[in-house]
Amino acid sequence: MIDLRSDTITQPTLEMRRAMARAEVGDDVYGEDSTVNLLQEKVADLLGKEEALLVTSGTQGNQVSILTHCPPGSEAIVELNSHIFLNEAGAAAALAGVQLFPVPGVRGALTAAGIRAAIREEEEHHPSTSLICLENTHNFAGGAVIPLEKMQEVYQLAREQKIPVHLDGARLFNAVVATGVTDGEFAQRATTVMISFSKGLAAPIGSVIAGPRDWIAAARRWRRRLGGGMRQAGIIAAAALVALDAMVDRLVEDHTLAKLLAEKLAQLPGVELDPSMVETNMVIITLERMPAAHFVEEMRKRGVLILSINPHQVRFVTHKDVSRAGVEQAAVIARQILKQ
Ligand code: TLP
Repeated sequence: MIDLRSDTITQPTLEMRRAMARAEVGDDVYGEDSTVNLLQEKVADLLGKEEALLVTSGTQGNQVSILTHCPPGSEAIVELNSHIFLNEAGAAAALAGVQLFPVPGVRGALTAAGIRAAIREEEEHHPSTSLICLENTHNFAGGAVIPLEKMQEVYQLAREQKIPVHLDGARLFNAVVATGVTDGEFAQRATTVMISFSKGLAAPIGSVIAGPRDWIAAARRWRRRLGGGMRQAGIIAAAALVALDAMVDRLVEDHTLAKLLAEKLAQLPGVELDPSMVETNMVIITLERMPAAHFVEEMRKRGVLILSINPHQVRFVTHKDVSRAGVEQAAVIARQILKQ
């Protein structure tokens, strides 16, 4: 099978498995796991934040962040196609009692004007706006990079309005590699940041949230309430440390393969795609003549796994466990299906 469903399917490397086996560990609920502490310090440093906290997943990181920033009954502004809005199983409502205000962006990027219109006036009838969420890279905008200037524009407005900004940076490293902008530069345009090691960086588990010291202390309590207080979690942190050191630069290879795939798919009949829009490791195509679910099934029968993200669009994701030959083969199979 050529598996292009997600970069989350990547297998941990041998170096990760070795680091996990050797990791020095302790009880992290007591703050005594030196490997977790090292990872948290490294991430805080990288992102230019006071402190950081290991969480089990990107979803837990985003939700702990919402719980920590937002009182129940308040409102968080999110992008219309953001992961927090579409793919976290309604957690903000179910767990935090937070109402999400989805605002459409341009290729995933919220504008200051769009946000300004969504911020509530302080008035008894309204929920109060307690958070603005950004996502970089933006998953359902096809892995689009949110340019630093766009983030700056939003952050400036948010500061004027005294509203914190949370960055879902599940794939922030893809944005870094694609642009040359540093993690710190992106992170400076947000109050708190979540990054993941379990996507293209191939670690088996783990995300980290970073932000101000007192905020992280409150987030620790929310993580505990959600059952995310882990014990000898250095086993997980060890793989994440390898991901940080050894797996970031190679993301460029995933981007090259996505570009190659996009150029091939764009030539196929009934496919709408502008390959110049593919900036990182994702390719989303719109199918004009076939339901997405049918296309996914036909691809699967011929050995290629992809995801349908809505009735008309499918997503291909490149990652370290797919080769150039695999990507070329996937394009050949897509051609066979679409030419029938
Ligand atoms: N995204 C997954 C699916 O849930 C769609 C994927 O295959 O892309 N933020 C963003 C931007 C994400 O893309 C994801 C995972 C998460 C958060 C959640 O991370 P996990 O899966 O670790 O909870």
